[in-house]
Amino acid sequence: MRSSRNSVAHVAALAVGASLMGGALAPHASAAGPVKLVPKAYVVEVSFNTIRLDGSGGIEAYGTLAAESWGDPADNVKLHRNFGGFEDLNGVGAWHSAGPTEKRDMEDGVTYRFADTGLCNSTESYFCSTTDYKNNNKIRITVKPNRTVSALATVNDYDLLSGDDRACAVTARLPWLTAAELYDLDRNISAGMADDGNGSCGVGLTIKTVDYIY
Ligand SMILES: [Ca+2]
Ligand SMILES: [Ca+2]
Repeated sequence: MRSSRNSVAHVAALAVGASLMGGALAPHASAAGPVKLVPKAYVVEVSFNTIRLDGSGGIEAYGTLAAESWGDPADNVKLHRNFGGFEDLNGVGAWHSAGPTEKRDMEDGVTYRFADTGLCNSTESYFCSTTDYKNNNKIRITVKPNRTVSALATVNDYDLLSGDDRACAVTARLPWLTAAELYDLDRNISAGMADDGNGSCGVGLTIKTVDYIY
């Protein structure tokens, strides 16, 4: 009995709240018609989807992915996902199962999905400020109109007896984006690096607006 009385009171309170909200919102739906709000900024998601190496001979990989709102240094934001630890050799694991500080074993001609390996979050290249986890291959940044978006991926090959080699370094930077272009931004990009003596690579990305800031 008590719970049913409480739920009636709760429903009544919700109804009052709803009608107050309706009253507060009413002026927007005036005779002049609804106000069309223009976002101040856009939440853009950079998804690092795939990477493939060719001609590397196979590597012990560590790397960094980054997305940047770019255009005005005063409000540039750059966020990273990192994997494979840093210079120390902490062993090598498979792409799907490597521990946080292990290098990733990568072979030529295989398309690897960034969602399938552990990535950590950071505001810096290579250093982690969180633990690493799978399905962490999307970075969201806030982008104002007339700015643009840069996405960068760098993967290195750890070498015990010589300097580490750069296995992949690509940058995808969109042209300057107007508010209208940002509103429904949704692009698939293939960013490639030609063979620089350590092999070539291709990275598949999606850059997409997922929310609006008013
Ligand atoms: Ca190596
Ligand atoms: Ca080397």
